[in-house]
Amino acid sequence: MRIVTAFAALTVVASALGAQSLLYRSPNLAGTWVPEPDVVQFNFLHRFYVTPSTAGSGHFVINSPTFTLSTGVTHRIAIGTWFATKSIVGVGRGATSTDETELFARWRAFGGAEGTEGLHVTVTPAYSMLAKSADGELAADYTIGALTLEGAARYASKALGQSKGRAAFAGGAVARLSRYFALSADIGSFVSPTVRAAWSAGIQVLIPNSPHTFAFEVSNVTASTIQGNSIGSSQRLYGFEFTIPIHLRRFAPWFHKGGSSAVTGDVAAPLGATVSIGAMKFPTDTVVVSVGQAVRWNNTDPLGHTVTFDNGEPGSALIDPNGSYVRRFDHAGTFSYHCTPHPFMKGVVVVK
Ligand SMILES: [Cu+2]
Repeated sequence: MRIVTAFAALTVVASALGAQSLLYRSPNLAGTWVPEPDVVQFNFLHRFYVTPSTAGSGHFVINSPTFTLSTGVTHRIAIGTWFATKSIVGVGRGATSTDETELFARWRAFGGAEGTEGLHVTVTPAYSMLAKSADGELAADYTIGALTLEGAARYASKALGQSKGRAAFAGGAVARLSRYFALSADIGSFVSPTVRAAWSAGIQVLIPNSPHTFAFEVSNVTASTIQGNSIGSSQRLYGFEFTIPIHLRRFAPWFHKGGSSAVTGDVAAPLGATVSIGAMKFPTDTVVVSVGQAVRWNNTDPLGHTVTFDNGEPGSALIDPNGSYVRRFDHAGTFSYHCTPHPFMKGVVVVK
């Protein structure tokens, strides 16, 4: 159990920063991620296949990109859009375009942030402008240590451009081999009647010291929308997905000179130790000071954190990016603390 907990603590860091990580979902499942309100999530999925050469012409590379743009509205609700250029969902109603725009909202109905242990459930109502179809997805995943199991139930009111509603189901799994690498696969299909199943497999990578994740993928899906992920094509496509979380606070210096470097707390107390908060953790997780000395926390992350004591003693308010908090300790003891918005961030002050 302790090993599982330690591994969970490691893997959660990989997914942190309030953005989407590809290490918690397989290529054709939209996962249960919800971006934070100060993050704009941009994902670029590019797949391609090479046509066989024919007499008189050589090979062609057919490109099938899908873009995701999304932002949080609250801690649990996000809005966004998928845009895919090689969608077949309009064919049934005679659409000549293959450009599919799907608008969606997402509500995290159950569970914590992406990458936390246990069950997560999201509800994603959507509208496909190409199929003129009200679509929706109920997604659930369960993360235990290195493994995430995923499932999705989908519905399209005008499935594949026809006037009839149809359900689809999909399932997949992700195995994280380390903090930086994962393998995943999934399968899904419309039902009654079933169609050629949509499948994918991927190798996912967290790019060290960055909020970006990258996936190498193989799949028979050309458009990664709700309906698109529910039907396979006859081609095998290769490609990649790259996730780009844009933290709006990073752009604050454009508008505020110097940013906030406020120091709060017992600023005049003699310092015994300094903790630099970064990459969503308290890197020196145990510091030792003498009675009467203070600890200073400097926040180097682009988002706010707190120092909140587990025993209920007064701690900090939200420490802004570039801000600091100083706390003097007048009694000997061991004081464990965490960050309120990110409870997996933990540290200990030992006062002797
Ligand atoms: Cu935090």
